[in-house]
Amino acid sequence: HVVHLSPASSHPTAGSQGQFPVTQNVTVVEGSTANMTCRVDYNDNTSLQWSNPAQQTLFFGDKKALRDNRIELVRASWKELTISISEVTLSDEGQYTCSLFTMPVKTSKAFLTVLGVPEKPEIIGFSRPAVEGEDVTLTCITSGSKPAADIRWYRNDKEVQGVKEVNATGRSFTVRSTVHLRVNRNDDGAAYTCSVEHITLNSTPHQVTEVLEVHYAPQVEIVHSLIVPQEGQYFKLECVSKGNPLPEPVLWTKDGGELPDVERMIVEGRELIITTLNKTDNGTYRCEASNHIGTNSDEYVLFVYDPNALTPHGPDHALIGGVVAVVVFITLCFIIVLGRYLARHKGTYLTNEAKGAEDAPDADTAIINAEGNHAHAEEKKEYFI
Ligand SMILES: *[C@@H]1O[C@H](CO)[C@@H](O)[C@H](O)[C@H]1NC(C)=O
Ligand SMILES: *[C@@H]1O[C@H](CO)[C@@H](O)[C@H](O)[C@H]1NC(C)=O
Ligand SMILES: CC(=O)N[C@H]1CO[C@H](CO)[C@@H](O)[C@@H]1O
Repeated sequence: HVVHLSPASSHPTAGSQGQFPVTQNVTVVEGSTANMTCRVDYNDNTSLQWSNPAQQTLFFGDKKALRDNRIELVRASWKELTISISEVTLSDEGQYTCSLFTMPVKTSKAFLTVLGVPEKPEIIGFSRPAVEGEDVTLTCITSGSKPAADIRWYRNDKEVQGVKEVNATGRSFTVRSTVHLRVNRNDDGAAYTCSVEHITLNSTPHQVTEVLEVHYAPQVEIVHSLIVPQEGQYFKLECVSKGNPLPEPVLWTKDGGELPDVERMIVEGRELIITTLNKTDNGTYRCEASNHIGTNSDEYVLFVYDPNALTPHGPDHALIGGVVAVVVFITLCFIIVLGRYLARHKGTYLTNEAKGAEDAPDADTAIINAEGNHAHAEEKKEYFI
């Protein structure tokens, strides 16, 4: 236990040549030992005495005056009288007096402060398990602290606010802190820790934890292993059910009745396995889970696809279709290009023929004319493009 010493000392006012006792306030933790020291710097062989808050003399010089085994002499001289009080209790607290028997008597007061260590806290008020929707009050209690201890609450290591109440019980304090909550399924398993902090505990608070148990109705969801179930495939439905108490076993039904008695269908715990899917397996599958709080269910509509209907050599057709499209396109392009080429040449020829033939008296002139009219023909050719 740590002894906290208040460094201040008390000095008497009027001095008769510096002959006065000097003491210090002392603070100790209950159960430990307090040393009370009284010093006189200049002393002409005058006796020193320690007395307790009830004005009983403890030691007069080196002579023990009170029968109390816990009080012992540490040092006695003309300049110092030090006594020790072991196993200090809260009732030892008070003002102790050191007297120097001069004429008149000079005294010095020393206050002994005893700190009370808080007891291990306790959480009360939780009658486990709670049912979802119930109001729960957790109260953490610690007694015996002096000064009053501080209580902090943590929910899964995150601090939450409590309502504190302090009551004096004798010389120490009983401290309570309360948290209220209406529990739901998310509170199931939540850990509430009460942490008691006090100067006597340094930085290691007393802690106690209560783990909430909340009962709630099942929550059911069916999870399936295939997105497109096909005939002949292995298929698994899992009934994912939460709830407290854990709903077990779960009940599987098909189309409102019992599961058909086929070897391909196996129920394993919360799983329904169909080893080889068949078109006859389609229908509505239902998983039901119950506990004493309630019942819940989920449904899954199974449609077994025919693998042949689903993929009728689709990829081949697509490929052929693509090739055909490309071939048709190339052919079309070719035809257009060829068509234009033919049309251009045919037009030029016809123009030349026409011009030459119309205006010329003979064939030779016709040719000459035709060449002369070439520019004109070019214009005509433009027309065809
Ligand atoms: C000693 O403690 C008492 C009581 O707590 C206080 O009134 C007094 O001032 C203290 N004296 C010194 C010197 O600190
Ligand atoms: C589906 O079941 C029927 C009758 O039970 C059976 O005749 C058929 O062969 C099965 N189909 C497959 C793909 O197993
Ligand atoms: C939705 C669906 O396809 N239902 C079919 C399930 O299989 C039976 C016969 O096995 C058909 O009659 C249903 O139409």
